[in-house]
Amino acid sequence: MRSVPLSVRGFAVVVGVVLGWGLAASPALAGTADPYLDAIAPDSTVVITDAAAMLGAPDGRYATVQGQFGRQLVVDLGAGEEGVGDLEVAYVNPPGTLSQQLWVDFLDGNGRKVGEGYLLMIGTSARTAVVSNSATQSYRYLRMVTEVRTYRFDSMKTAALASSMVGAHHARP
Ligand SMILES: [Ca+2]
Repeated sequence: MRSVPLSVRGFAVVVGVVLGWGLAASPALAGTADPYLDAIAPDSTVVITDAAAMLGAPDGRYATVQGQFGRQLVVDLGAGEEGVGDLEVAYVNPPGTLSQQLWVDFLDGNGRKVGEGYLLMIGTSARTAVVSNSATQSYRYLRMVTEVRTYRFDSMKTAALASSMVGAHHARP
């Protein structure tokens, strides 16, 4: 008999905590902006299976990109969610593939190239690779020209959001 009221009370506490978080988080929601991919860009010309699996934070679900000679994968961080600096890519190579690579072009909101880097994917287990990008300009899109290979991505993440960096500058004296 006693366990019922207790669990009800527990539920109320959980709801209270969740509501409290929601309120506390809402001022920061000016950045619902996240550093992960929002979409596959319309310019993308490769076939992608489970494309949504490479959007958002890493979750162990993978999109499979079927590369083709000269065809490109183009992905979008989102409007107002431009990134700066390196790119982190969570991937797993297809079975039997020890290593593969892609050149990554960093593009601004107008599709203009503002930087480039090299994505090296090694090993047969799930890993994260960092694509170095020393350019200081912000980027919205990432473009990779594929080969006749299969690539599997969990997520891609920019090192820093351009918008949050503006905020950081303001915060400092
Ligand atoms: Ca994923």
